[in-house]
Amino acid sequence: MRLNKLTLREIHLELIEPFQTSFDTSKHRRILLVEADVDGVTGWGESTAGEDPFYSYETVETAWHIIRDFIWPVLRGREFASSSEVWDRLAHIRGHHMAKGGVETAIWDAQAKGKNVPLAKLLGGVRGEIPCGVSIGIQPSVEKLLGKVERELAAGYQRIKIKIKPGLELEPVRALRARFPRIRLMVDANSAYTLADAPLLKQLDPYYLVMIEQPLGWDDVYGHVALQRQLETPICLDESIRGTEQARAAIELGACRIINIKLGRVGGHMAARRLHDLCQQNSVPVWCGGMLESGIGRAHNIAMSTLPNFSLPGDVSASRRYWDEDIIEPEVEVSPRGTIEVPTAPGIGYTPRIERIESLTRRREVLG
Ligand code: OSB
Ligand code: MG
Repeated sequence: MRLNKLTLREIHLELIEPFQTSFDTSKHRRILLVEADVDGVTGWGESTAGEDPFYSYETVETAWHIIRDFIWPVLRGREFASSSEVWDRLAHIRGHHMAKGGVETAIWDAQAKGKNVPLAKLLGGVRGEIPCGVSIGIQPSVEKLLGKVERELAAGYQRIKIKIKPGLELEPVRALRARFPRIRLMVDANSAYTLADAPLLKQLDPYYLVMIEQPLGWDDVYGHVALQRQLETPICLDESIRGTEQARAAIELGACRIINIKLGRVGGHMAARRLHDLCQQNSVPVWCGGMLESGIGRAHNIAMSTLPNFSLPGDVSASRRYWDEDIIEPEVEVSPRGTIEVPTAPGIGYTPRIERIESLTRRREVLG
């Protein structure tokens, strides 16, 4: 297979409502879409780089620059036996996984379409449907939070994750547990705490959370070792795990018991597969994280979530929780049992709505 052309587009999409984390409030999404022409077949990918360098150092601007000036010159016109070779070809470019992931996932979609198979099959997926959870941003009041959780549970979602930050953790968790004693509940701090907060985080132990996600610094594997020693609640790492190297350290040292895998953070399907396999060999369950993706990134998340060690519900939920109108057809829907049926059409299995994408496009560049 040969990569003939890449088309980069920046689209702007409004979230239905603001999404607040410990580090930011997001409402206006700038999303970098990648369209790859592989042997005349079109594949689609999404770089999950954000508007600001707050979750990771990457932004839409850095991803665009790295793709145009470094990734494209390496991949243009090259022959590949499979998309699984792309990641290793890019190994000399350090970091910038969201830039790499946008391109690599688009090439996988094209390869699957060329072979006329669903992407999930090509990746080695084993599931016909995936279990879904939701990630709920920090709410203006506990009452609002309770109402929101109630609605998501009524919709069928199997696991509730709430965002927390210092001062806004004990009260919401207490209130949720009082109202919903039996649900699968977890919290995500996005690095808002320090090791000095260990006694505070320890107070969450009685609420039997499924896990606490990324309590400490984004690059602080060792801090999480010290914290996990003090907590009953399993720690799940998100930001700290960019690939198998940090994962090996985290697992061996006891920094976490669960790992969240995001295609952008790790650099695409091949890197995700390697991380998945390492976790599986070490009996560490994984789940698929989300980055407020459009339908294209969401479709890739669904395909990845069919791998066998994705044994916990992820943050992959219905299009309508984010957008008035998504950019794919059909939109991603969740069953009353809280599952997404994995599409059986070739590639990502959802059709990008080109006219809608063009009308949302603010910037476009063709490489090829
Ligand atoms: O930490 O998982 C995270 C959104 C943006 C940045 C980081 C995170 C998140 C989410 C949202 O939790 C998950 C989603 O619904 O896409
Ligand atoms: Mg997270």
